[in-house]
Amino acid sequence: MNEPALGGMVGTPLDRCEPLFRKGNTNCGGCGMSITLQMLRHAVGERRVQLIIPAACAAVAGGTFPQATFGVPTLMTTFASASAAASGAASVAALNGEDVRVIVLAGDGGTFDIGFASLSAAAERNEDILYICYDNEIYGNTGGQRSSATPAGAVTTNTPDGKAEQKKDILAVMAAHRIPYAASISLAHAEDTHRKMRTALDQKGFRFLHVLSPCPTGWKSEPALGLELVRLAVRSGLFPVYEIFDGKRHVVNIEPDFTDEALNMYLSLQRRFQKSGLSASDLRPAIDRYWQNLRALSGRIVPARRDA
Ligand SMILES: Cc1ncc(C[n+]2csc(CCOP(=O)(O)OP(=O)(O)O)c2C)c(N)n1
Ligand code: SF4
Repeated sequence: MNEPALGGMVGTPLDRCEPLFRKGNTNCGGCGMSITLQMLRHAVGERRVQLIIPAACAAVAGGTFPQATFGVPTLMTTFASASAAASGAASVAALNGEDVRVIVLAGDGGTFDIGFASLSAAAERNEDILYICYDNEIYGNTGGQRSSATPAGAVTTNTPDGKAEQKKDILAVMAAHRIPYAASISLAHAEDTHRKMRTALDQKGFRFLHVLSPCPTGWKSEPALGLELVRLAVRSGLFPVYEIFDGKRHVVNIEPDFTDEALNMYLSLQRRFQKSGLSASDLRPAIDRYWQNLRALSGRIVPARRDA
């Protein structure tokens, strides 16, 4: 199990792992959910896993039988029942004495909005589930409508002038359930992603991972730039990368440089922000407020911004 692989990270060589997501899937090029599944595959190693996927791009990505591209037992559910089905699957595995990790893979619409009631209920019961939300900030599978994860200013098919409301703070919401582990994930930081996936896989109880998932189709960006966009979101402070233990202990994993240059670059590389004409100065007050709160929670003082 402990052999170096993939950029020097400790893990199982990929050729010995059961594939999670095979070639022939229907995802767009540059899709962050595909990258999430490849990273997850590496973190899973030789563990037995079962996937539960509600309606989403992920639900259709596998294709149809017998060409299904998911390489592990996978159950597709309605939005509302994903966390309930996962609770059942985890209970059956426990009753049978099976060592199986039950993983929900859901988009932001299925997490922040439509599946939220059963997600909250499963978190409150501390079910033995790993819940991964790949957040592309829209309802991708139905053409790109706004969700409560869509950031202010982004054009979607039903916010043609740019969304007015701010993105919901899902990690704070999950922390309020006092679950054992919650973390945000930057796919541009592979080692941090790998470590958190393994931590979450091996922990008991309800674990929640929030992945910022580039979506070239919805973000109106170049497919090859997905990871660069995530890197810019992290650098600028727009997407804080941290983990929360038992809803209480907050640990910041990656320090941003808080530069307006990174923020402006992030905005200008995506045509979804073009119409609203957002710039760094529009977003900076909300980012500063978020970080002030996060510093207070993690017991760190607020550093001065580089170009402030
Ligand atoms: C109750 C219900 N409402 C609407 C739909 C239609 N629908 C299917 S997939 C989808 C979008 C899901 O968005 P998200 O969860 O963000 O995942 P993504 O498609 O972006 O991967 C919607 C609205 C549905 N299947 N069930
Ligand atoms: S629409 Fe977005 S999330 Fe869906 S498959 Fe395409 S890139 Fe991925």
